[in-house]
Amino acid sequence: MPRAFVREVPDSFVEALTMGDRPVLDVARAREQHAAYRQMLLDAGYELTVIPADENCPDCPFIEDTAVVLDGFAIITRPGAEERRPETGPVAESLAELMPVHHITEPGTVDGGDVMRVGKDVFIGRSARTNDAGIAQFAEIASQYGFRVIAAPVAKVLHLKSGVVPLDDETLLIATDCTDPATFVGYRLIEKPPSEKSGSALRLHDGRIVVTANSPMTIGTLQGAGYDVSWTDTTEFQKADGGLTCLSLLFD
Ligand code: CIR
Repeated sequence: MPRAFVREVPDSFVEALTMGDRPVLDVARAREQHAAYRQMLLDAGYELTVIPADENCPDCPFIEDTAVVLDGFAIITRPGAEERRPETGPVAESLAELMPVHHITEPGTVDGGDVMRVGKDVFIGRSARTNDAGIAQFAEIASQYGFRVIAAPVAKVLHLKSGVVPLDDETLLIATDCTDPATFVGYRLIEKPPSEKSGSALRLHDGRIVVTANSPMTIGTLQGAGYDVSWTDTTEFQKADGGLTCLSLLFD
């Protein structure tokens, strides 16, 4: 059975980090949207593990940034934002009950939102949060398991996966101004409608694609390309620079 880890929304979510001006975040609304996201994963057949919120970690619902699960092992990250580093502890404990875990260590930094796995390729965004030392450590661990690690540039957005996400093992949805399309040689690229910054996409285990409800052009583009698309509302998380993938860790 496919598994999903999510982390609850703390009251302190109003203090979540943002790249721009501080938005007004509505915690009650964020919790409603989080509940709908969780229900969507349950309906899709995931066994759900819900990690309690930590009031000292406003960004803890963005669980994707704390760990990367590949085939039967996990790499616990060292988030680029110092205040987010305590988030990794409970996630590492829960994953360690299921599989071997490796750790990114100082001076390396990696945010899971910068790590995009497609088949046996792992693209890692070189971003404000993920540094070369982190990429090198990640590559050393993942290459032992047969993965190829490729660094990718990131522009305009916080994480690589805000700019490019996999739709299947051959195809990527890409915002061409947020990374360099030439990095993804060999893949079929579908361009994200440029006016729709919010249009990140989450691939479910059954091949369905979930997008944010406020990205109608992306929904149309993906349906036109033959994908089975559904959508969910994550506006409160988007205000804090979160993509759709960031709210869960999905693995088999
Ligand atoms: C942060 O700045 O770290 C959070 N407010 C947003 C993290 C979003 N993570 C993701 O999309 N993977």
